[in-house]
Amino acid sequence: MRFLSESTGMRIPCYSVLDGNGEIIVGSDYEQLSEEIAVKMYTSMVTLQMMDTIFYEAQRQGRISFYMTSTGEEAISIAAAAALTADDIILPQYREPGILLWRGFTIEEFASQCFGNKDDCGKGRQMPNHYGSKKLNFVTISSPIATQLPQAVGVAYSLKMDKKDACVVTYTGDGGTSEGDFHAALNFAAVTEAPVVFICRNNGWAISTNISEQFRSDGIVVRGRAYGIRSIRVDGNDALAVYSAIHTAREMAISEQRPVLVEALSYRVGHHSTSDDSTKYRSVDEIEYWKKVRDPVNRFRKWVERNGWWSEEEESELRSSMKKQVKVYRVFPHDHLLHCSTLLGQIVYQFLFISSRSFCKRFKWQRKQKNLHSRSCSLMSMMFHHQIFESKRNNSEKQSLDILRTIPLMFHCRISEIC
Ligand SMILES: Cc1ncc(C[n+]2csc(CCOP(=O)(O)OP(=O)(O)O)c2C)c(N)n1
Ligand SMILES: [Mg+2]
Repeated sequence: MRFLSESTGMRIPCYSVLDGNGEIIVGSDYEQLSEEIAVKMYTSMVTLQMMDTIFYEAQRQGRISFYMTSTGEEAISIAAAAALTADDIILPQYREPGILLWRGFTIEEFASQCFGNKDDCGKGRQMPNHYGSKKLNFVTISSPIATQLPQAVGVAYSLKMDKKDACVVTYTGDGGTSEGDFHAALNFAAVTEAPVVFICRNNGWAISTNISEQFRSDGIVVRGRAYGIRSIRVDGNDALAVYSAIHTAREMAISEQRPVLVEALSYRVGHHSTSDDSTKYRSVDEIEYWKKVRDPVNRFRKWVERNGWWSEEEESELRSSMKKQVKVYRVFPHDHLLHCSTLLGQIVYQFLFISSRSFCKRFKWQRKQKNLHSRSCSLMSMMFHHQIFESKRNNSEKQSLDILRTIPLMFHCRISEIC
């Protein structure tokens, strides 16, 4: 009788191409990148960083209710997007706006979605950050973790039946792998031989839960073998390694009609979302180390510069033109042309807020008032896209005025947007 040991005692190696200094590791096997693609990858990563800064600030100013940054994980979305074709269908988690950016979603479109204004392609029906684009084959983000994974297998199976020259790429975080949906999806993909690439961004944290409390296996990559799926562990902060791994995974998924699992190791440098303060559960030194020493954007820049494809002048030109482009979101009143669904959300929220407040006041329930208030907030944030309550929750009169002011603007919406 021989029980299998819980561990082989050896960690699965991590595939990387660039060292910390942006130099190719001797003997690495990787996909060649053209100058055009490499420069587009670098500039997209910088754009994503700047967009994150602006929208994070917009949330802090109370102009949007919620935001999630990709800081530290820019390479996982952008380098993967570069290795795919526009026909490949993406079912994201929520920290992959880089793919949309790569595919041509404009900063204006990101802003419209976050503000829930009349140009929001989600028609004000989603929370901020929950992007989607039919045109760009990017399935709308849904909040419940991991639900996208079994759905992705279904989509991939339909591509298989239609004999399409495309695959599905779906993302999950390390936390998402603790959901039953992750396991169902892997097994479902293996037995149906669906052309789907699962990318797990293992960034060390699921909100405040560290991976040491999340699983006892050697990360996520070993789960692939358990389900009969080919898999690889890659350095998610090495854009060249991510590009090469996804390029090869895509080819395998399509030509061999099989699923592939990619575990990309990284670190969530930002807070989980604007509702979180990560310094309450991890050290500032740890965050600073990943931000300064392990930044994927800087690392890739060094390689692009070494090839003579990028210079200091181009860098300052890019940053100042980006600053001009995104500056408009600091001053432009995107929040004044709200979509009617957004507006409706605010009105219902306002009603709940005022009625709970007067109810509690009447019975002198000060603590309950706080409770009821926060419940109505979370209920509304799940149901509607409403951006001003966070900042103005203690100033309901001002908020009512804001809402009244936006009612005439509601008529900017076309009838088709209302339906
Ligand atoms: C089914 C479900 N459970 C819990 C949550 C709350 N929640 C939102 S994000 C998150 C953590 C996810 O962590 P991870 O998958 O590692 O992604 P990361 O934020 O690190 O990118 C949790 C628990 C949810 N949205 N859905
Ligand atoms: Mg995580």
